[in-house]
Amino acid sequence: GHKSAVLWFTGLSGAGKSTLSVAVEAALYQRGIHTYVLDGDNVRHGINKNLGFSPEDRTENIRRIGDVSKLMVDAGLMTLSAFISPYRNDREMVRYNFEENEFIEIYVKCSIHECENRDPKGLYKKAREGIIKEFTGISAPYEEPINPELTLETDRLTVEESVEIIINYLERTKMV
Ligand code: GGZ
Repeated sequence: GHKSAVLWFTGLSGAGKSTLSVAVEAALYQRGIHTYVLDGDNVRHGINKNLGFSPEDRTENIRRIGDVSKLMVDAGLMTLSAFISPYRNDREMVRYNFEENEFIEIYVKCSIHECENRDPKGLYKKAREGIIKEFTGISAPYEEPINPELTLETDRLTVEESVEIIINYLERTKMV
């Protein structure tokens, strides 16, 4: 058996949050663990489609995602939430809603330089040109976690190595 929890991936656009969450989901599935991935694709087009990227909207985005994550964890799912979640205080508010070991903050750490080089959707280019305003890392802040459960440097680790670190953490803490 396993305990349910939320794996909360935070980091810059292009750092690898979604990639990692999907890869960890596959590894958990192999062990027969029921999971759900929340990310921009299923949330910002659905329940949060009325929200943009102002500080207030980002805070409300994270508040709602925190609540939905809580419902999913209570339903028994290993929940993987992958959002920039740039504000430390917003993440701490989400953490506060969970039991001690139910909220696992994973800092998906990647230099802005590398994220900008990857630029898979061309968003950094648009942000530099001023076409996208308030872009995280360029014209909007990202507040690094101070004491995350895990930090994964995705410009040094392969996806497989990062997945292994996360699964090892879950085993060590008796979550899986
Ligand atoms: C940051 C933006 C912005 C701005 C659009 N700033 O790499 P992506 O494209 O697929 O992921 C980013 C996503 C960020 O949404 P989140 O819900 O994770 O953000 S937050 O937690 O801050 O509320 C990016 C895209 O949306 N995107 N405009 N201005 N990212």
